[in-house]
Amino acid sequence: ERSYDASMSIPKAELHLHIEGTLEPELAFELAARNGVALPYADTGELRAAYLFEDLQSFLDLYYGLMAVLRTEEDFEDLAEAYLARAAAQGVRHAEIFFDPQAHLARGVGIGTVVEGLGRALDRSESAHGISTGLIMCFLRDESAESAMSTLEAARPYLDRIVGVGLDSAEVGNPPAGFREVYEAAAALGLRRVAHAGEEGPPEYITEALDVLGVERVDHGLRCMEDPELVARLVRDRVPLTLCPLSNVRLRAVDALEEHPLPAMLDAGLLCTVNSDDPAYFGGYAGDNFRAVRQALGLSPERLRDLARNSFVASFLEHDEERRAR
Ligand code: ES4
Ligand code: ZN
Repeated sequence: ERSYDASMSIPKAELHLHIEGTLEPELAFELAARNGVALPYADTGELRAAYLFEDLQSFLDLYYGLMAVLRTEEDFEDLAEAYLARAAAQGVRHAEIFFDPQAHLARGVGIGTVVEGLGRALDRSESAHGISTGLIMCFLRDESAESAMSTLEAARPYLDRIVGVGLDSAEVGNPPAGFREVYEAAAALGLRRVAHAGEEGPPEYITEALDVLGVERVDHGLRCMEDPELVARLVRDRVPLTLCPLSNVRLRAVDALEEHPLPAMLDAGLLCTVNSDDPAYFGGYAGDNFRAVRQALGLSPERLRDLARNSFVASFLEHDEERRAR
């Protein structure tokens, strides 16, 4: 079959992307050498061979471990620059980028180093890559609400660079409600709110993220399909879901890409978007995810176009910016 595939070229926004999850093995070894950090892998091949995950936790263990190579502003600049170049080549025109300040602070790397470093690459992204950007600071849900609150405090000097807050890391057993106060404080500071929910966790976590945290977009949200009333609410309120199909396969949230519920979710009227999550670990960037679902699920060109349009609608761009970006 040799029909034209617009997966790569179609202009798209990426709304679910962890910048630390764009750390490719080659750059990891380069930064390890630059910073005198020893990695427990002989070479990039051995590292890549370790990317066989059982579930979210087995991925997170490797993800947090490899962050040891990220130490200076220059490291974060190089990381973001590499992502933006790859994203541009896959049709990304706008990116709302997650970062995990607590994971770096735990290693003695302050939030200023992270934000200023990423910012160096983001500041030239429109001119260098044609990609507008925003940063979303994520709280680690397997850390305390107090830690999240002090992270929000530490971010105060950098809020002009940060569009919103998110909630990530190990989901099951760490429901959203514990973070009510920090989300209230974030809203009072004018920050937009999203949260991972319904990736491994039950549909109740999605409802809680909406009701207690006031999120305006749900990251993953896959398991909403188990609760028809929740689906009806998400459709009625046009709550966007940032799906990550290749991630779902690698972390075994779905058995196979061919069985991904994306078509059923679109049929239900949900505002779905397709994103890469942690592309260095899960086998592809935004365009790769578009291509993979198109091929595995037989999506029509119209559906591909809908997904691309949804990504701008679901973004935090203002209407005039949105039109320019797509
Ligand atoms: C993540 Cl896929 C996923 N889920 C939750 N937390 C994360 N952090 C980075 N990737
Ligand atoms: Zn994620």
